[in-house]
Amino acid sequence: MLERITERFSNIFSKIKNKGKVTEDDLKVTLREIKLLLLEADVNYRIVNDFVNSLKEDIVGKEVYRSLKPEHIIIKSVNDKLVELFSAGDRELHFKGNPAIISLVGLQGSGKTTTCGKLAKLFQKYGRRTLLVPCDIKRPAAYDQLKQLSEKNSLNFFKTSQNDLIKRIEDAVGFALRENFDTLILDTAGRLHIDEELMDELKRIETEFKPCEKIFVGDSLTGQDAVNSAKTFNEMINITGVILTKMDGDQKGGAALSIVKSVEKPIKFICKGEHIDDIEKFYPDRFVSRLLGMGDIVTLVEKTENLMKEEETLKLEKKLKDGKFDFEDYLVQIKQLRKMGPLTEIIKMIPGVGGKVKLSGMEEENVKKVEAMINSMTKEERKNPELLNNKSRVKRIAKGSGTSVAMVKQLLVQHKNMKKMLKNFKDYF
Ligand SMILES: Nc1nc2c(ncn2[C@@H]2O[C@H](COP(=O)(O)OP(=O)(O)O)[C@@H](O)[C@H]2O)c(=O)[nH]1
Ligand SMILES: [Mg+2]
Repeated sequence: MLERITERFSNIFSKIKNKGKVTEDDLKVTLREIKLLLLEADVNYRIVNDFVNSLKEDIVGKEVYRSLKPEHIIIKSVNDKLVELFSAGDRELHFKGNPAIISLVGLQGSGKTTTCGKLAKLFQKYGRRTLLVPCDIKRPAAYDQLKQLSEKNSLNFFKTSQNDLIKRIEDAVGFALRENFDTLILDTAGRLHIDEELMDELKRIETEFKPCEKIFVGDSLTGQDAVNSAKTFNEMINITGVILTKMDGDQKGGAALSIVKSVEKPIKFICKGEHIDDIEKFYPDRFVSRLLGMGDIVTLVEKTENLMKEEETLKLEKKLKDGKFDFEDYLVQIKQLRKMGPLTEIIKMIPGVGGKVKLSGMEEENVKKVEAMINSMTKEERKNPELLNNKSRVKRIAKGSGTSVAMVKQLLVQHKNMKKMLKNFKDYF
C-alpha cells in the first residue's frame, strides 16, 4: 500500500540524515522534493502548495531541541502536517434513530456492496443487529450479489420484491422494527457516471429517511476521479464520511492524500482487500507513520523526551558506547519502557528493529518473570552477564525465580538482542 510514497519519503529523509545542521538550502531542496512527490502521487496542486507552505512555517518556527537532530524536526513536521491533512471532522460512526440507517453511496465498482458486507459483519461484532438492504432496484444482479454475500457470511439480508425504492426501504424499516434489528445498511445503486436519476434517488432517501450516516465509498485506485466524485456526492447529499477501498492496490495515493481536504469530511474506514474482514478503522496518525515509514520515530522521540531524563539518556549512551549494558541496566530499561506503553508496541516503533526482534518473552505477562530472574542473580552476575554462560548458575537462577532453565536461557538471548536494539535506539538521540 502506497509503498512508492513511503520509499520516496525515505529517500528524501536519507539525504538530510546525519547532517549536523540542515541549512536553508537543504530545507529548500527537501521541501521541493516533497512537493514533487505529492504532485506525482496525484495530489491536487492547490493542496500540495498549501501543504508545503504550512510545512515550511512549521519547521522554521519549531524550537530546536537540544537532544533532537535537525532531520528529526523535519520528519516530525512532515508527520504533523500530514496528520493534519488527514484529519477532519468526526471519524466515529454515529448510530442514531430506530433503526439507525447507514447508507453507502458511490460509483459502480467502487466497492459499495463488498463494504456493506464488511460493515455489517463489523457492526454485528459491536453487538448491533444489522440488516442489509439492497437498494439497487434496476439491476437484479446487484440484489443477488448482496444476497449471496450475506448468505456466505451469515449476515442478515432483507428479501424483497418491492420495486419502488422508497417503499422498499419503508418495508425494511417495518421489518427491522418487528424483528428487532437496530441498524440498516443501504446498499444504494451505483452508476458508471453520476447522473441526475441517481442523485434524485439519493436525495429522496435523504428526505424520507434521513440516514444518520451517508458514507461515500471511493475506489482509491481511481485517484483524482474518486476525489472528484466524492465532491459531487458531497454537494448533493452532504456525506458524513468516506471509506476508501482497494488500498491494497498499487495506486499513486492521490485519492487518500487529497480526499479529506477536498471534501472536508473524515475518512472513517479503509479497505485493503476483497475479504469480508479486510476493513479497518482509519487513524490518521497511524496511517501517516506507516506512510512515512519512519517506524513511528516521531512518537518515540516524543514519548522518550517526556519520560527519559536527559542525564539518564546520557548515562545509558555512555554505557552503550563503552559496550556495557548489563542486567541492572536491563531492569531499568524494562521499567522505563513500560512507562511508555505496552512493550510490544514500543519495540515495533523502533526504526530498523520492529519486526526483526522476536517479541516472545517481551509481553507484559512475562515482564514480571524477567524481573524475578534478574532479582535472582547476584550483583556480580548482573554486572557481568558473561558469568551466566554457566549451567549451575543458570539452574540456580531458574530455581530462585520459580522459572525454568529454558526461560533463563531465553532471557540471556533477549538481553543480547536488547543490547543490539539499544544501539539502534541510541542513534536517535
Ligand atoms: N482488492 C480489493 N478489491 C476490492 C475491495 N473492495 C472491493 N473490491 C472489489 O471490487 C469489485 C467491485 O466491488 P463491489 O462491491 O461490487 O462494488 P459496487 O459496484 O460499488 O457495489 C469487486 O470485485 C470487489 O471484490 C478492496 O478493498 N480491495
Ligand atoms: Mg454493488
